[in-house]
Amino acid sequence: MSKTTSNKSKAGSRAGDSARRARILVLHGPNLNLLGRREPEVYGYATLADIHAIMEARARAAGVQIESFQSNSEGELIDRIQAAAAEGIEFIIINPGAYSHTSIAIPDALRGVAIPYIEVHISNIFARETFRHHSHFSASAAGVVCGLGVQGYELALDAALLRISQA
Ligand code: CA2
Repeated sequence: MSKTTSNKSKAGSRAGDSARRARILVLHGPNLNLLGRREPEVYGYATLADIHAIMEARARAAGVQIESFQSNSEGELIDRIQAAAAEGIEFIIINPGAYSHTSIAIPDALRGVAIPYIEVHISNIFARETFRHHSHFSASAAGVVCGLGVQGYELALDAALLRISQA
């Protein structure tokens, strides 16, 4: 699966029902479409679909719509972030993958739309190669979750839901 949406078509079919529009966007960077299928010793056995299902159930219980998007392309991730601003997305959860360590343009886009975001890493990037120790996303993030496996996405979602409820 390269792209995942949650209730997007349902939301689209109910014109004017703004309560049904996604309010949280989950972004997955390059190669994360391989989750669960390669390198399980590093990234575990859960697939992106599994992660989305867990997050969607949790968000639905809180009455919040969530949408997930994965791309291997820096430009597509930037386009999705820019579209999120026009859609009224209130919070972004992002695992930028290897772009964490290389991209200036994606964190620029996040700062540009001024949507708060939490950065998630499945693995403990500080226990890996030195080039993974720095992320260009962290300084502007509302928070960073790292090294807790796919549970990190759930923790990030809980924090996002709390912040949305307090806004
Ligand atoms: O730990 C993470 O979540 C990372 O963001 C994952 C990136 C890596 O470049 C970062 O340093 C840390 C790699 C994502 C690649 O995902 C794969 C999943 C399964 C098999 C191969 C790659």
